[in-house]
Amino acid sequence: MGSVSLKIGDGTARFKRASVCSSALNLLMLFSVVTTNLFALYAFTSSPKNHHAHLLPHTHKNISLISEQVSLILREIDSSQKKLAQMEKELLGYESIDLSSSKISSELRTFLQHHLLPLGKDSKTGITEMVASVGHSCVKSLDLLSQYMNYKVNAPCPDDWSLGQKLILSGCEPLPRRRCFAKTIPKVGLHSFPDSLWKNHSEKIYSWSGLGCKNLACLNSKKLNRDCAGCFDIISGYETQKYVKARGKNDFLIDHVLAMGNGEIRIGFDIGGGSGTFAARMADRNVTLVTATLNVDAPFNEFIAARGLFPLYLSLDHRFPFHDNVFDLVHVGNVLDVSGRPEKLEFLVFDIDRVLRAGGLFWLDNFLCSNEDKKTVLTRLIERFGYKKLKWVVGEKLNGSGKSEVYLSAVLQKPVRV
Ligand SMILES: *[C@@H]1O[C@H](CO)[C@@H](O)[C@H](O)[C@H]1NC(C)=O
Ligand SMILES: *[C@@H]1O[C@H](CO)[C@@H](O)[C@H](O)[C@H]1NC(C)=O
Ligand SMILES: *[C@@H]1O[C@H](CO)[C@@H](O)[C@H](O)[C@H]1NC(C)=O
Ligand SMILES: CC(=O)N[C@H]1CO[C@H](CO)[C@@H](O)[C@@H]1O
Repeated sequence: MGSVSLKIGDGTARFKRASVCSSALNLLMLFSVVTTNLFALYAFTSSPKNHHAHLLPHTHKNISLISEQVSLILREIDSSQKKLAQMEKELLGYESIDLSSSKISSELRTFLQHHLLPLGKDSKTGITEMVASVGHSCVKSLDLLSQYMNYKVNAPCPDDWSLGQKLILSGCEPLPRRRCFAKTIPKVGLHSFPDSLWKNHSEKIYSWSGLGCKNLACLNSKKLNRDCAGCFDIISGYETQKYVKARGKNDFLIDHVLAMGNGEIRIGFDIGGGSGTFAARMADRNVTLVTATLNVDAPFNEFIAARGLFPLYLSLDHRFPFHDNVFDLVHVGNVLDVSGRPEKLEFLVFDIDRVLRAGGLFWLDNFLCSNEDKKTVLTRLIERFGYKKLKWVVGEKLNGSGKSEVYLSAVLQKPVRV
């Protein structure tokens, strides 16, 4: 038997399932059944004149009373366990979606209905029905979700992609919207590949709805995140030097890192890759990259696609949609900055390890260690994986307000594990 754990604020109250207790109760019940039967046997076989005869029915009665009590207690325990499980579900917000709720739009209900395969069980896969899935955390944002799912089937979707992104960021992934036509934007004047990697396109081909900035000049004037300050200027900005010219010892050059892969780096995955410049540099070297990014404050996905690169619209809470051991290289900037709980970082690093092949490279690029603790946690975590440290540089940089910050850059090689 397992245990039920209940999260209350910071503390965790544990309710161990009373396994010892319930086996004792089982024994007691067994004992009472056996003694009841023994007494009954005795009563039948002994002479009615026996002076114990008066006592026996009483004792018998008392024993059945006890066994009744015992089963009552067992039922109580069972129902409390159910109640605890329910409380836990509610506290964690992992209650499954109640489709009868009035908050659920009919389109969501239709989407989630199971559809039986018309020809019965599929012999290859063994499945008998098609089941749609929606992130379990969607239930925490039911109002947003019903707003998002309130559209006309077969008609243009509302122009509200940022609402969908808000849902994704709160763990509602995958999104259940399917049966409307997303807004199209004419992509005029696309450059052919590989010219597209380093050329400006018209700003009109990007979607600006739901964003604070309405043009590239505005985006370039902002520090959108740690890896993107002016990162949409791929003609004259710092983007044109990134990965080919070092600003400090924490910046590794792409050709040096590729050389560490013995010419066997062919496909890679860039996590949180800004405007796609890492993938573009790799494309210049005939290496195919997938760049994972959301569209937080900027049209990152459309920009990357316009460069002729592969954008993957995915939050980091999602398990990567790749099979084990497929990538020769994984490049990660500051998205690893999953604040708070160390387990959060573990879930991510384990998944990175999973998709990287043995002998493949994990490039940790200018990872900000906001304090010594964080560096220790990360270092210990990496050491647990047994990677070979091909490069390991801890450096300091002055930030905008003149404070010194510690950065870690590393190139690590995944070992063969048996
Ligand atoms: C390319 O676009 C940027 C904005 O991202 C702009 O500042 C720059 O002038 C453009 N360059 C050319 C050559 O059109
Ligand atoms: C990339 O591939 C093309 C076509 O195969 C080839 O001409 C070019 O030299 C390659 N570039 C590099 C940097 O290997
Ligand atoms: C610089 O670092 C300090 C200390 O880590 C921090 O409080 C401050 O917000 C940072 N400033 C900028 C502009 O990032
Ligand atoms: C031994 C014992 O507990 N006997 C009790 C059995 O039940 C009767 C009536 O319910 C009591 O009078 C006895 O004392």
